[in-house]
Amino acid sequence: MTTRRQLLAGMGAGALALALPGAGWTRGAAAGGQALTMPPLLDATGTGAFELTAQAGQVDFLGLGATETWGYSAPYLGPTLRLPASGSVRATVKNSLSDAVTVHWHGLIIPGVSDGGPHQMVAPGATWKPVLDIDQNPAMLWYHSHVHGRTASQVYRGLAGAIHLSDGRDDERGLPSSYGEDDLTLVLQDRRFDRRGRMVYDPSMPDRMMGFHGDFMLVNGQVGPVASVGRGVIRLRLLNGSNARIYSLATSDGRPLHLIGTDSGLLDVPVALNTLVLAPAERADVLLDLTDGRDVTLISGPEINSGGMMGGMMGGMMGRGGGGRSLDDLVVDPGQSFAVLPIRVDGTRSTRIDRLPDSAGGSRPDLSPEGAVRRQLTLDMRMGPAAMFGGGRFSISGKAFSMRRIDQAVRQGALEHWTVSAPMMMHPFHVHGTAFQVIRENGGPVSARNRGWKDTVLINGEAEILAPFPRVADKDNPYMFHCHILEHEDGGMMGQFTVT
Ligand SMILES: [Cu+2]
Repeated sequence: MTTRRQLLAGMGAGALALALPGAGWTRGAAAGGQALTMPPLLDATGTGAFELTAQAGQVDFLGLGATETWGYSAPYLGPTLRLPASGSVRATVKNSLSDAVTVHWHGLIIPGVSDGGPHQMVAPGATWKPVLDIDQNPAMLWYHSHVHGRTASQVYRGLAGAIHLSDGRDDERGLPSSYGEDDLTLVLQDRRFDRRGRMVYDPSMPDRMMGFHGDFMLVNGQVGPVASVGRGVIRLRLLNGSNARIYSLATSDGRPLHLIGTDSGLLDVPVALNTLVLAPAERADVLLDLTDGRDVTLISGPEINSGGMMGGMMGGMMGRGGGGRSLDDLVVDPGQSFAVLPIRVDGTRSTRIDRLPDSAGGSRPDLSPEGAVRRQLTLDMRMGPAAMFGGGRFSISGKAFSMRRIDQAVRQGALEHWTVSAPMMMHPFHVHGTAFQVIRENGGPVSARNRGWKDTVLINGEAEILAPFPRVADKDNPYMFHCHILEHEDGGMMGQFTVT
């Protein structure tokens, strides 16, 4: 008897690889099935310098015709930057586009002046040369444009890429580290296309409220690719680079995802998860045990933040109200899921790691809240006619973002204790200039996936974080805190703060 699971596992890059639940999927536009490629690796650990150029390009994603895209030194997306976890790196950012852009180093704990937020604009034709003075844990970070009001459309067109912060010690840790071989970097995005293969970004009112979702799954800018790996333990470095979609990741045959690292560093020991929830901007470092030699498909359940616009809103208003349901117990039904990435095991290829390590070689944060400065933040949305006719649909603690207003002043070196609540729906909350610890969710214990170092946390009701701020951000170059559903961020769910 063939079960649904076996069917899914065996389907590879079939139709299911493309069809997200929702409208708009055009039959016959299935480009899928080609081999997964990695973004080119740009290794600056030896040279201490690298260059990126924001540029326009054309990509034929579906085999239906080319579409206009943007990228950093590439037609779409940008190279994976390998940077030292400790050291000084000279970056050169050129802008050959006709729009101003920025490059925000998401997760780098560096001074505000080199952070690449909305105040560090790179005008058309201009060059920006920040020095990245890095000293933090090895982790996968990322970079993307961060222009106020235009982040959503610019990132959607392709202005994003991955960063590997490396200390060169993954061999000692027994972790897979051969780029593209047993160590796969996977940028997960969803996109919409029209019937001529043109990428579409035209958010309607519901899209702005719930965040813009696509009908096609892209991994590293490819539609429906298939990964081929050797038999052994492989590493998936997952980045949710989508504007709004929250993935509920699992495997087609139920084998666990072994979480070894979160946004800002490696864990102490691997944590086996049946389902891994990954919100926009979050990263997860995961091991997959393929020593049995069987193919498997990385799958995702449907969006958990909407379930149909009103369902999501009503669910948010009625079901949560400050007391969110834990997502640790979320079960992904393969019959209701879509394929993110089929993974084929090629027994003829050798692998380096053939058993799961006992240790992940990192550490769990263990900060004490004693003496920390307390702040309360509320991620606000206004619904209905008030939202349509008044300004300020999105705000934090009642204030929509303004480039000219500093919302918080933090003392350099201070530990901050922030309580962040999201009464209407879930919002991924990102803070610049820090790696933080989640210490409580809805007054109780922290979800398994949130127990490592983080820079973005999905607020499902309420969460409390402890955040150290070691670097300076003055009033002309403040840090941001914001929702990483990009339509919400652009709509005003963002604030700025100084560290002095
Ligand atoms: Cu949001």
